[in-house]
Amino acid sequence: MKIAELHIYSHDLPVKNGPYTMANAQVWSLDTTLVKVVADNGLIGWGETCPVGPTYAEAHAKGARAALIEMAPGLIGTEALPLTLHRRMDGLLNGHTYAKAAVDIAVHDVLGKHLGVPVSDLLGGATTDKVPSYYATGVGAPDDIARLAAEKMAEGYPRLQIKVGGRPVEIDIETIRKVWEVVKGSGTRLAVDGNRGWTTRDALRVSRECPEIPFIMEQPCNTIEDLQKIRPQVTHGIYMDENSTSLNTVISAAGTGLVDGFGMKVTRIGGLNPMRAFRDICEARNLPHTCDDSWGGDIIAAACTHVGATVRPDLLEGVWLAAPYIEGNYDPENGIQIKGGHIALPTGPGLGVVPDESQFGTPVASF
Ligand code: 0XW
Ligand code: MG
Repeated sequence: MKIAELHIYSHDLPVKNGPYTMANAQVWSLDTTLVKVVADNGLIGWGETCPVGPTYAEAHAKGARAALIEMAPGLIGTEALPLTLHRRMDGLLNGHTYAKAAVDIAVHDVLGKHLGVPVSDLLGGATTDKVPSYYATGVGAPDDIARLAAEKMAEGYPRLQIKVGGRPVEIDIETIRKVWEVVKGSGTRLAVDGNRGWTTRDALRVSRECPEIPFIMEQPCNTIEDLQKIRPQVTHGIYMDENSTSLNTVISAAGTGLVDGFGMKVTRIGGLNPMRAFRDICEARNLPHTCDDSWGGDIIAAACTHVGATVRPDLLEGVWLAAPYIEGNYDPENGIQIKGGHIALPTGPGLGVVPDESQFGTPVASF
């Protein structure tokens, strides 16, 4: 089965009760990019990539589309097989993993449909039909975030991620303490995500001043060198998120013991094929991790859920989806939803979601 056609779409996803605020980004509406692959047997596969604005990562929406347009002519006629596809994409364009991820997801979808199996089977097999999610607050006033934390715990989320950074660190410390008052004793796990926003001075101070609060620090500072600097001095676990841009970085970080886990994005690492390798590296080192993306609709949500369902359950820190922050679904019947803090694994071949493509209008480019 070969790729016969490739269509690229742009679609706006407004943020419910926006903006969503992180240390290095504030977003009101996200410009997502969808890829439709049509195989030479007529089967269709969908992919998606949605950077959360242009400052969160080294990625932006127009960059994704430019990279896809650069590669697309060379992808027509390529076998719809993940490894073959990646070698072809790497031969057409260096880097730009977040754009390649959209084609990778579309090829997994069409291959699953062709073989009559869900994408989780292509990734080695699901261990569950329901994966845990986690709720990520924005950066906000300590009392507001504590109130939101209580609400989301009551909804059944097993884990909360509290956003910090981009403001005086004293307010972050107050926020962490107020959230802990709510969470303490509940068993709900806690991550504090700096989104690169703290200096090493701030990260050391937070760890020193909150020794009794068992949170993990997610991407507290900007660079790998910053993480190396704080590593011997903090008592809290450190997870790498934004810095883990390639399998090469993941191997070094896991192999040298720089981190205790990862917040991982399917599109940042290049799609489901590298995500599968990432999952296996983490399992070999007993490192917990999430299976997320930065934003996106049903297609990216389904991709994250399928890979999340294949992770050894005790290592899965949750699958984060943008669903609670956006209105509606692409798939009016089987759209991905979070219920009681958990996500049902889609059934049906491929990704198990079928978007109503009339929502996406005419393609911005077709090949
Ligand atoms: C919470 N997320 C998974 C969604 C936002 O895009 C940021 C991200 C993170 O953990 O950094
Ligand atoms: Mg993060």
